[in-house]
Amino acid sequence: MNPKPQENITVPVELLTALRTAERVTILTGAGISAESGVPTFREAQTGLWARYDPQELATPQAFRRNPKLVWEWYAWRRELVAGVQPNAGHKALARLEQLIPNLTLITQNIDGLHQAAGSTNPIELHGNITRTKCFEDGRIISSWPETGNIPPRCPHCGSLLRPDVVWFTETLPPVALSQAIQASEQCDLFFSIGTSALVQPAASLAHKAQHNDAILVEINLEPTPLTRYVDFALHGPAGTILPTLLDYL
Ligand code: BV8
Repeated sequence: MNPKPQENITVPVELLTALRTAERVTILTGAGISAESGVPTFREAQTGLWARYDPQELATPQAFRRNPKLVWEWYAWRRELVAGVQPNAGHKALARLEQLIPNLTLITQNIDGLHQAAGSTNPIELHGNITRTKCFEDGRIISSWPETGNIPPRCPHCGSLLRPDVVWFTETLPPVALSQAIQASEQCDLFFSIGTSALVQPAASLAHKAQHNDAILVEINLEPTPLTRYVDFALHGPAGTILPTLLDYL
């Protein structure tokens, strides 16, 4: 017997029918799904030490070239923060949904690895992963390097600076991940946009690609976004509450 659904969340019966009958479901998540794990979203003010920096300024190759130490330390701080948090009920509900719906693709803009930690088997990481490090020159993934006290550390192969394996603004997305995400968006009949402000491209274009191919669009977000006017169902509230409720009803 499923636990009683949360009282104050209503899930439209048409959405449940769509979910039960969907051939292929594609889900895009953003920082909002990790907020309830304690990971600050992009738009809320950076806390403490980083309050005076705009993430869009720091998450760029220009910033790294200008001040590699600052950018490396910003990511080291975020890596520490992510290492200390757990997936929340929203992440876990998506991992459960994957078991109920065989043809489900999860795409994330997040770099925190919390979907994998919650049990999602193969999320498409559009913007990389903060736990991976690569050589700034040739992009080779480097899993260990001699501790020389240098910040950033140097590549053991070529001596260049090391950097996080994430996609910065003005950098192109990993081609395979992007083409898989586009294909999953164009071929689904139900598309969820969860915990994202739908502002950053090209991730924000995926929902429109789905709709262009007659998919039903669902937004689950704390507040309305530029996508809201296009969606068939807008469930505004915390993903950590709405997603388990959706599963309970299912
Ligand atoms: C590229 C990794 C080719 C690094 C990130 C077309 C038009 C205009 C601009 C562009 C364009 N194409 C490209 C651009 C430029 C740029 C861009 O999109 N700029 C934006 C600002 C307009 N895009 C790029 O540069 C991309 N590269 O396209 O290359 C190119 C190059 C140059 C010029 C043209 C083309 C690369 C983008 C990837 C950048 N890397 N992350 C890192 O993390 O440090 S982006 C980063 O920010 C995240 O990954 C994420 O994608 C984005 C933040 O967005 P969200 O995840 O949505 O988070 P946000 O905080 O905004 O919103 C959270 C939402 O959750 C809120 O709505 C909130 O209400 C909600 N919420 C909060 N709590 C909860 C909740 N919801 C539910 N439950 C809760 N509990």
